[in-house]
Amino acid sequence: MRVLLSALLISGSFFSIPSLAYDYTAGDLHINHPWSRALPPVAPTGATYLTIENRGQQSDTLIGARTPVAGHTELHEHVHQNGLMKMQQIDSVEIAAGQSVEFRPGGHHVMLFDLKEPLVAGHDYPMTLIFERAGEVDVKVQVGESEPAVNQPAEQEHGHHHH
Ligand SMILES: [Cu+2]
Repeated sequence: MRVLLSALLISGSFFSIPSLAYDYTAGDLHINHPWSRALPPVAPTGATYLTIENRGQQSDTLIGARTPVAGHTELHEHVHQNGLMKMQQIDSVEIAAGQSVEFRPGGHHVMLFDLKEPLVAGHDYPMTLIFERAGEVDVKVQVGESEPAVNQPAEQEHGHHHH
């Protein structure tokens, strides 16, 4: 038991997503762990990821989102085009009955434009998800640093001072 517990603790430490993931239920919809990557303060855009599960008998559709931290938002997906991965806007995301849709890096996401405040690790921000049937659902989005570093932020300004 002791061994198992410490194994869990160790494996848990590999993830820097805060351990208290938020989840929400709105009618038949279950919204799990909305999160964003932490970004340097100068970043003009960001993205929100989450999982939406539809436990009902009828499909529902996410048609938009808004948040006070962004000037505007769009629903995006990633597509492969000529060997390149690019993202493009989509009008809506259907969550079929009994299915769940995962918004994740490299896939669907809520794109945040014109960020009003930096996405700082450990903070959270409110977001309203707008569904065709379930209506508006308020969630909180956690900002974490959960992604493997793709590129290092350019923070090497404190270089060597030669006298
Ligand atoms: Cu995008």
